[in-house]
Amino acid sequence: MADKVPLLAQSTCAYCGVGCGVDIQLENGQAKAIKGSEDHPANFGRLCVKGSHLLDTIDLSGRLLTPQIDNTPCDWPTAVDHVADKLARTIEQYGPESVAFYVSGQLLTEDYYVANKLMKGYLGSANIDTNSRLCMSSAVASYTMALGEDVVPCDYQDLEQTDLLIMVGSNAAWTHPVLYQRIERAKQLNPDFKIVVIDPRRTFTSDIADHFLQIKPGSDAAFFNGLLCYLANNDGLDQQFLLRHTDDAEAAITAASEWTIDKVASYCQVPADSLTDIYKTFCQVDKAVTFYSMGINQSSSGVEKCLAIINCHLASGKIGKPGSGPFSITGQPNAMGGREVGGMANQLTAHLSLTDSAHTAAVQSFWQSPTIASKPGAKAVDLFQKMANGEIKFVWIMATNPMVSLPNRALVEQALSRCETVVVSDCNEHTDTMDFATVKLPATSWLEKDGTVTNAQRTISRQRGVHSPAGAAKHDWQIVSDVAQKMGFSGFDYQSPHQVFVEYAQLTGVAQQFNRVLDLSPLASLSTSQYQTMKPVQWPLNGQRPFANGKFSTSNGKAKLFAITPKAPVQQTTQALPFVLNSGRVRDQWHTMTRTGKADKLGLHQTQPEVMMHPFDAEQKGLSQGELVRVSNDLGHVIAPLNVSNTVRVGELFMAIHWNQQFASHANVSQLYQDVVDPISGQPESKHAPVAISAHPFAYYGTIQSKQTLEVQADYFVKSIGQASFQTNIAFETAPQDIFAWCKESTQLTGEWLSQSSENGTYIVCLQNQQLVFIGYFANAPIALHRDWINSLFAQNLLSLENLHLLLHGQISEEFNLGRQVCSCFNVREKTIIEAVKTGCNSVDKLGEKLKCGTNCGSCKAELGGIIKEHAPTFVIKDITSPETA
Ligand SMILES: Nc1nc2c(c(=O)[nH]1)N[C@H]1C(S)=C(S)[C@@H](COP(=O)(O)OP(=O)(O)OC[C@H]3O[C@@H](n4cnc5c(=O)[nH]c(N)nc54)[C@H](O)[C@@H]3O)O[C@H]1N2
Ligand SMILES: Nc1nc2c(c(=O)[nH]1)N[C@H]1C(S)=C(S)[C@@H](COP(=O)(O)OP(=O)(O)OC[C@H]3O[C@@H](n4cnc5c(=O)[nH]c(N)nc54)[C@H](O)[C@@H]3O)O[C@H]1N2
Ligand code: SF4
Ligand SMILES: [Mo]
Repeated sequence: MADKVPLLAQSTCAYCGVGCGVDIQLENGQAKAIKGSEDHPANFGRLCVKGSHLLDTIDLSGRLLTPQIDNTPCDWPTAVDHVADKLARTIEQYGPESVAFYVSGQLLTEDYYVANKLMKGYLGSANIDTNSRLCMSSAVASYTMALGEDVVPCDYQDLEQTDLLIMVGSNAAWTHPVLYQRIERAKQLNPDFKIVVIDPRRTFTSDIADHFLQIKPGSDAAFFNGLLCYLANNDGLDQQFLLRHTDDAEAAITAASEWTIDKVASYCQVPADSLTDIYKTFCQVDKAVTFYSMGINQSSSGVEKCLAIINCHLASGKIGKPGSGPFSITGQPNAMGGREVGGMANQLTAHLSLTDSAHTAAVQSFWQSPTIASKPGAKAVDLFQKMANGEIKFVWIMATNPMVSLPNRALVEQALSRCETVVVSDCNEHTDTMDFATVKLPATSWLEKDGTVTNAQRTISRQRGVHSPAGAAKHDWQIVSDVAQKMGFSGFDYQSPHQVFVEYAQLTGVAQQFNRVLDLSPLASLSTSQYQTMKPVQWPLNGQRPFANGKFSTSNGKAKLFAITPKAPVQQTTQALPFVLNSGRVRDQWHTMTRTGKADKLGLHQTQPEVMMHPFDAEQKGLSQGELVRVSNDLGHVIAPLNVSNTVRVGELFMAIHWNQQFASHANVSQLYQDVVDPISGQPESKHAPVAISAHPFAYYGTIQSKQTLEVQADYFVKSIGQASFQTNIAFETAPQDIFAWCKESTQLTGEWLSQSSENGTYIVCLQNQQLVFIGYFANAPIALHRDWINSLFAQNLLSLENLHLLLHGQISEEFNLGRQVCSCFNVREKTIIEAVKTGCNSVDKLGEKLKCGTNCGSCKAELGGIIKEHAPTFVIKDITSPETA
């Protein structure tokens, strides 16, 4: 420990793969304020809305603070003993394939490395898989097949330096906001920079596109086959590059040759003239990047889609040079680190192969381990199937919430119920998965954790432990090491993440005998203090661009093209299930909401889950905006309010993945996807499920806002958190006989209860010492309270008689009638913005000057642009003259 208490700590954002650096201001060792690190190469000072609100998510509410066995708290030695014993006994009785770890791209590299080492080198199985299987395993498989190694051959600057950017299956405006802002700025500085966005949904990302293709879902491989065909027919091939540096181009080009523009246009349901224009641009420009994400990867033919993209870059020689390449963007903060240490069931550490005996021998001898896995283990979906059928009897889940995120929740539930030992390491006491744990282990959380993460452009940054661990929480690498040592294994007596890191870095040096691009061996000599103060560093450490010399990581040094036949999604619609269900992310929530769900400001952008449907379909089905609908298939159903929107295609629905069962009774969308996976990568087809939709009327509806969070019994609920109160929307299949009595009984609140009924419904209020602690509004139809106004009343110590009167009569005070919050940083609302637009603020900059909106994290800028488009008196697209907009 230093003598002087530092005033500033530098760390990395806990969320997405952009990997922004954050500067944390400290007061007495406690985090007080956060801002983007000016000198971090990912963000140069910027942060998006999630990053800006990180400090709102670190309080101890909901944290798991002690280990528990069968829901009974215990001390660490007891818990470690128990886990070690269960592991050893299960292996003794049923063999090493009967145990499994299911880990996460949200672990730090050090955690990930140790968990892998234990499973693959000591337990002797490769049954360790990760949630990255659901995320980018198709990208990994395709890079390995085509380039010989899982190396993302691009970096963020390429996105700024390219002539043509094709963003496909990515909603980066919401999912990689800081990168999106960098792209937006590059476009403003260089109007010749062309951007294409391909997505079945019109998203905010498409706002910067020169061409937006609202593609038929699942048809992307045809688009890229069409591009390859065009390149071949229009002198777009780099013949020299193909000859010198690739194999099998001919087969790929032949397979693509039938994909004429007309055929692609009709298969993908996009305009032929747009295709001609895009293909021609790709052909003519020097530099092009294809930037792809879950709309490509989460598919039963995701590997082939990725290969179809890589084919085009190899064929045109647009790879291994600035501003060019197939850029798979990673989602999680350390998805890349996981790939480096071989976090998946079919990988070995340091980009080596499980099925190459020279590789496994090198790793085993480095580890001096008793054994080494020599065949791939079970991939995520497989792993849960094996738990469900009894083959896997011990599972250790770390830093992921499979009950919410895996497809086919019923199967996951069956698996976790049947599995004899379910160990879950998590920061939170209650998650949908925790409920199935026989052993709960408290893990440290962001700001407590200490180690490294690798972002989407291969930059390794430090996440620094600023706060001491909450309660008895331990670091994931420590917990795994403790168990390994208890099992009698040497090689796990790490005292710090630094020791783990240098060992791993050394191993990447050993792997150099197999010519890997990944080589961190120069970092193996870092001293403890050098590791403590380590600055972001990108690999290859020699500063060279991967594959710049045209030499790939395959055995003959040549990249490989693949013949691709586009395949339709496996989960097809039927007469009974006529709609395609698409799923993805919203701007201000992260995954299963265990973290972002705590931040009131992040809840304001979208307060409830919703089902998006095209107006044509809504009319056909007689469904209207805001009404509760049921979306169902053989696997289950969800219920959520309908959002009628022409951003989705006719025949398609969209729902966000975030709301878990702590927040909503019926919103877990992943359950509606079958466990259909890509045959090579094992990645689930999580964007394309057939469903039916119908109205789901309840007999009685209520909206409650309360000072404390409440557990009320209702047939449907959605909870959200406000600045001074909690909101719960509920509904009943049968109305309670006496709603006033129901409120008192189910809340157990004592105080002054008041009620006022009219033909529109009943308002019920509870005051304690004249302070508002509860308000409920109940009626026969779905209803809303003005949450922000009521929030403001909860924040007051005394409720005035005037406001009480307004409350009981369902009225609100004038100033609060300002619409949805668009800018979460400065609390700027929609109506205020529309007003400003109408009175002359016709650019995002001008709005920023007047209202400050969009001037902090910038996440709302795309939406501000949308409001301007819709409401500006004269049609102004965007102020592209000002450099300040970034
Ligand atoms: N706010 C926020 N940001 C996040 C996350 C988060 O939870 N919240 N999670 C992070 C993680 S782990 C990940 S993996 C990334 C994901 O980042 P993205 O992949 O950008 O996010 P998604 O919303 O899952 O899906 C992207 C788009 O794919 C489209 N799509 C669906 N089917 C198809 C198709 O057949 N073809 C094409 N071309 N597009 C299709 C969807 O309509 C959607 O708009 O986001 C990261 N960033
Ligand atoms: N239908 C559908 N399904 C999807 C997707 C989709 O687009 N559509 N997207 C998929 C994708 S890309 C992803 S990445 C997954 C994400 O899905 P998950 O990984 O299941 O989601 P998270 O909410 O991030 O879960 C992380 C858990 O780890 C805990 N945690 C956080 N930090 C730590 C830590 O340091 N240590 C420990 N031990 N625990 C920690 C959190 O409290 C939380 O419970 O969902 C996938 N599922
Ligand atoms: S873009 Fe946002 S969520 Fe992603 S790392 Fe940066 S601040 Fe965090
Ligand atoms: Mo992901």
